[in-house]
Parts: sequence; C-alpha cells; structure tokens
Amino acid sequence: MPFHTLVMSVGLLVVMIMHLKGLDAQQQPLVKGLSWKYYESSCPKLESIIRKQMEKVIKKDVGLAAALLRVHFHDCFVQGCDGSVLLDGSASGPVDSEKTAPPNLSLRGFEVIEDLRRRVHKQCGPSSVSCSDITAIVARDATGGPDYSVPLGRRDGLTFATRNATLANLPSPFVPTGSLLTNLAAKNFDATDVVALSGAHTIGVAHCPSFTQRLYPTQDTTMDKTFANTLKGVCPTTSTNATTFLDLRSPNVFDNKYFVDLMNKQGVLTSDQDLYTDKRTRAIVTSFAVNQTLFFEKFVDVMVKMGQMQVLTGTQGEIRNTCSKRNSNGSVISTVVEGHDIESF
Ligand code: HEM
Ligand SMILES: *[C@@H]1O[C@H](CO)[C@@H](O)[C@H](O)[C@H]1NC(C)=O
Ligand SMILES: *[C@@H]1O[C@H](CO)[C@@H](O)[C@H](O)[C@H]1NC(C)=O
Ligand SMILES: *[C@@H]1O[C@H](CO)[C@@H](O)[C@H](O)[C@H]1NC(C)=O
Ligand SMILES: *[C@@H]1O[C@H](CO)[C@@H](O)[C@H](O)[C@H]1NC(C)=O
Ligand SMILES: CC(=O)N[C@H]1CO[C@H](CO)[C@@H](O)[C@@H]1O
Repeated sequence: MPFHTLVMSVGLLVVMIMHLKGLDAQQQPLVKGLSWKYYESSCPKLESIIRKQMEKVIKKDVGLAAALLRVHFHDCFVQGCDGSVLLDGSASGPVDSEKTAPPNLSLRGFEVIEDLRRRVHKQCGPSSVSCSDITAIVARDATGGPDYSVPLGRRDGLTFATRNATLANLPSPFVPTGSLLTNLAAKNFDATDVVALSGAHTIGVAHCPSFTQRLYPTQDTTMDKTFANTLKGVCPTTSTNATTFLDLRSPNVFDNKYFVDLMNKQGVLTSDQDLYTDKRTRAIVTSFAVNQTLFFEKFVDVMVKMGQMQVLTGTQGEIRNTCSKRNSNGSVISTVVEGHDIESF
C-alpha cells in the first residue's frame, strides 16, 4: 500500500472512531488530577463490574435509576463530588449530614453504591477505587441515557456538609428561572447547562410538597389545566406525601420528552416549567424538544462538567473502605458554607 494511502486510511479510521465516540466529551479539559484512564492498570474491570451489576439493579427496580442519578448531583453540588453525600452521620459523626436535610426527602440508592464498592474492592483490592468515582460511574450507567467517558481519580472527602451548607447549595424547585440562572452561574453553569441539567428530570418522581404550591391556593397559570387537575388528584392537600412522575410522557426512559412536556405546560416543578416561560431559556428548551441528539450532547458535556466540581485529587481526602464512613473514626463537620441561600424549601 503506498504510504499516502496508508496515511489516508489511518486518517479515515481516526475520523470514523471520533465519529463513533461522538458523544464523548473528551475534548473538555480535565481538572488536574483527574484522568480518562485513571484505573486502566489498577482496576481494569471497574467499569464492566459496575455496568453489569447496574443492569440487574435497574431491571429489578427502575426507580433506582433516577435516585442514583440524583445522588451524584447532590454529591457534586454540595462541597464537590467527594462522596460526602454518602457519609452516614448517625454512627461516627454528627447527625447533621446531607442525608438528613429536607431536600433529600427521596434520596435513596446508597446501598447500591456500597454493594458496588464491595464488588470493586474485592476485584481490585481495598483502597483501590473511591466511592465518589463509583457514584459518578453509576450516575451514567443507571439511566440508560447517553453513554460517555467519565473522568476518574476523585478522592473521598473527610468532612460532612452541614444541613445549612446542603440547603444553601442545592437549587430550589420553587424559584423562577432568573434565580436559577444566577445561582448556577455562580457555579460556572450557563443557560444551556442549566436547561441540560434540568433534563435529568426526564426520569424519576417528585413528592407533592415539591410542587403543590403551584396548585394551592391558586393554580399556576403556566400549568395546563387538565394536568393540574390530575396533580390535584394525586395531592388532594399540600401535605399529601404522594409522588408523581417528573416526565409524564415516558417517566422511566431517559429521552427528550421532558422538554416536550414543558412545551405543553406539563412540567411538574416551577423550576422546570419556567425554563419554557422565560425568554432566556425557551429556545434552548425547544431545541432539545425537537432534537434528542442535541440534548444528549449537551447533557454529556454538562455531566462531565458537574462531575468535576470541587473534586479532591492526588493525596487529598482518602479512598474509603466503606462509603458511609470515613476510614478513621470521628467525623469532622465542614464549616465552609459556599454558594447562595435559596429562598425556601
Ligand atoms: C436545576 C435545578 C434542580 C432543581 C431545582 C431540582 C429539584 C428537584 C426536586 C424538587 C425533585 C423532587 C424531589 C422530591 O420531591 O422527592 C427532584 C428530583 C430529581 N432530580 Fe432534580 N433538581 C435540579 C437539578 C437536577 C440535576 C442536575 C439532576 C441530575 C443530573 C437532577 C436529578 C433528579 C432526578 C433524577 C430526580 C428524581 C429522583 C427520584 O425519582 O428519586 N436534578 N429534583
Ligand atoms: C443554619 O441556618 C439557620 C437559619 O438560617 C440558622 O439559624 C442556624 O444558626 C444555622 N446553623 C448553623 C450551624 O450554622
Ligand atoms: C413519604 O413517603 C416515603 C415513601 O414513599 C416514606 O419513606 C416517608 O417516610 C414518607 N414521609 C412522611 C412524612 O410520611
Ligand atoms: C440535531 O443536533 C445534532 C447535534 O448537534 C446535529 O448534528 C443535527 O444536525 C441536529 N439535527 C437537526 C435535524 O437539526
Ligand atoms: C479511634 O478508635 C480507636 C480504637 O477503636 C480508639 O482507641 C481511639 O480513641 C479513637 N479515636 C477517637 C478520636 O475517637
Ligand atoms: C430518606 C431520608 O433520609 N429522608 C430524610 C429527609 O429529611 C427529612 C427532614 O430532615 C428527614 O425526616 C427524612 O428522614
């Protein structure tokens, strides 16, 4: 084969591979200390162990997909993706952990992450892979959404986030898009990021207290009347503890139907529906509603970005032997409260 043909073939092959891996956000620069191949030699089976087990877990309980995606989000938004959300405050530390703060009303799936840690550490040794990395991989594999490479090398944090820090850092579902944009801009997310992040609500549920303020005492006019009546049936009072799907069209499928819901005034949370009401984000919602490939592309970008928020790397933190407990006894409460106060929860 003449040399230039060979070069062209190799070039074509590279282009083809890049095309196949089109959803990879590998162009994004990584935070120092993270890598796309962090466990390539120390735990080559890591991703296959998690992928295989997650298939079984989700087959048994499809609701865990949403729960586990949300665990990673809460972990990252509150004091960085350091596994602090997994820490159990009851035994060794303060009761005042992220798990007991009200926005975690429906956080579950911790036992799935701990079970995976056990499997991974059995295969690759104790102290091989951090709980925060496992959480990040699980968030990808749980949903059946777009596939992408997860940057790895996170270390687990030694400190709890206080209840106040948790409240201050998680966005409120009750605020209009303007506040959401302002709050998330402080964490370096732009309008496209905010809409893509919200697209996670294409799976999972919300409890009545998260949206009944749109039904009582007066009905939010940005909600479709028939849909509002359905929700009033689910939540006859503001304190009913029932749930409704966040995406009525395909509640268990990770797709772009959530954005179609918004265009039809069938978003559940104020923070969801207002993305379509607000001129700053409306066109982005529409673009995702008509083009799922575009949504997946932006979702992958923003998940890779979110997954690097304030990570610990190198010799910082530790690799926990149990995801719910730091290795040494005695838990230290973080006194750092970053972020912004949310109006209410
Ligand atoms: C943009 C700001 C966000 C707000 C205001 C918000 C708020 C909420 C609220 C209030 C619920 C319902 C909780 C309940 O009543 O039980 C919820 C559920 C959920 N959130 Fe978000 N969220 C946001 C962003 C995200 C992000 C970035 C992700 C993930 C990447 C995410 C994933 C989920 C999932 C999957 C559920 C369903 C949980 C389940 O079914 O167990 N959310 N969110
Ligand atoms: C948490 O916030 C509440 C209300 O803003 C405040 O009263 C309380 O002192 C705070 N607690 C801590 C430990 O900072
Ligand atoms: C609400 O429902 C969940 C399960 O669906 C339950 O675990 C929780 O204890 C309930 N909360 C209240 C306040 O009844
Ligand atoms: C949908 O978005 C993808 C990704 O950005 C783009 O390549 C494609 O051209 C878009 N499709 C349409 C029909 O606009
Ligand atoms: C930690 O545990 C060891 C042995 O279980 C004990 O001797 C030590 O006093 C504990 N340290 C703290 C700070 O609780
Ligand atoms: C699942 C869970 O831990 N829920 C907690 C959320 O926060 C409330 C209020 O602090 C607790 O009562 C729940 O137990």
